[in-house]
Amino acid sequence: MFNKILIANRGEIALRIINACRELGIKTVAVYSEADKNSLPVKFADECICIGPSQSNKSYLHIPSIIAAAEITGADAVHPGYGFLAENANFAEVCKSCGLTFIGPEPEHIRLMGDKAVARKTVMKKNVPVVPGSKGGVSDIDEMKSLASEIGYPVILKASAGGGGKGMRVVWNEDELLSQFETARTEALSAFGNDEIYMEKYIVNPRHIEIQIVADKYGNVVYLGERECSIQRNHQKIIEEAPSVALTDELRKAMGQAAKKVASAIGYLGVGTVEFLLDSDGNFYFMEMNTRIQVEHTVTEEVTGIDLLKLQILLANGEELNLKQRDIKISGHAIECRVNAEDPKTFMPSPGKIEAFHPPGGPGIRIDTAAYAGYVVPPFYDSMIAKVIAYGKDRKEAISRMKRALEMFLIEGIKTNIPLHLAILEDKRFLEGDINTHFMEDFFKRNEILSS
Ligand code: MV4
Repeated sequence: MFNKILIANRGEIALRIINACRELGIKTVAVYSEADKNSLPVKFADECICIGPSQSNKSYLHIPSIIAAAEITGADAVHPGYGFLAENANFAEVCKSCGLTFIGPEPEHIRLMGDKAVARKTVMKKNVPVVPGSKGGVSDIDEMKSLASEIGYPVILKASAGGGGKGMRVVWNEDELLSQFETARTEALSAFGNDEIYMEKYIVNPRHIEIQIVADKYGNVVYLGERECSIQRNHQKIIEEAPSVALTDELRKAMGQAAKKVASAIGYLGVGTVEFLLDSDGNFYFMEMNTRIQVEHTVTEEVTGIDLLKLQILLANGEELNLKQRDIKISGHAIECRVNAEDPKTFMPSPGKIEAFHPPGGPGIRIDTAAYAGYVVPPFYDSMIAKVIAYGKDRKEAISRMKRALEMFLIEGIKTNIPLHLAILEDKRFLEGDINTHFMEDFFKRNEILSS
């Protein structure tokens, strides 16, 4: 087993990794920026090293400093968490060449899934359903016109190097095609330094459903059910839950097997997530694969009883998966609300000093956070300061626990989006489970009407 893991991340996920390492008897090294010197990961890790100034580019994204910290402390593995360098194939490669185990899949698999057009082509070859569209990149306008009329408008143009919603353009008719293509290409080039674009049929009002998979180096792959992630704004998820009310056991199995096929096809290692779009007729389509531990892994942990962080570390160490598909039982219901330091009306970040902080507890409530009373939320990073995870025997109980937990989550000194969460938890369509990727836009329209 690893002796010492360096955590190349900050905030709640750095603490979550420390939890897992402590339970496994592995020592930890926290790296931190100047803005994070008073953070809990720094306090609770066995060792810590400052890797640079506050800006991410000079600290959490600065590969030479992180590698130097690993060498100085004698760490034998690096956990990247999510965000920052978690899906940077080059970083995974550098770790490897320095004799450090990168806790994640092979660099080639990060790279493959990072190119969304290549991922699409790879998955298509394995007979996993993908949205009708181009085989790879598109560039010739006449070819694009004939493909678009073949699959039918609307179509969506996406950046091959993108993902997570950046650089996407919906095209409603042929007249818009050329101008939208030019815009998409320009945006892709400036955002990713790569202007390749591919085309898909645009699915109207889909659900975003993702399947958690785990894989060992001996070719064993198991799926751990789904997460419903449709409630998002500007491609930032707000609430996730497991299981999804939209899936029958039959559909769950079909999507699980499709996700498993993706992982098996490439010899994937560790934890991963296969994202699908589910249309209103119950058809699902592969969209992307995330090669990291995700923010919302918690809801899967709650309904399966599996500690995904510990499992991820064991799998990276080359251990055999101690689970069979038939061992996986989804029981009860879990919901995660992401608590952000932001104005609930304008969504502007609200960094600053937390004057009072009392997280709720009690049956079925889990809080993953690195915040505390007196902590100063820095302005340099993501605004998420806590995840509230409610578990119940069913969705109704999970929702009622979430409500009372959020009502009693005392945070003073900064603004948070807790009022927004409470409003969503009262929303009729949310309560009915009638959600899709446009839920938040519709929610704001409904509430505009109500408040005017
Ligand atoms: C789509 C789509 C509809 N049809 N692709 C947004 C994030 C990126 N991963 C892909 N996204 C979408 N791709 C086709 N062919 C709708 C979205 C989409 C979306 C997907 C998941 C969660 C939220 C979303 C919000 C708007 C659009």
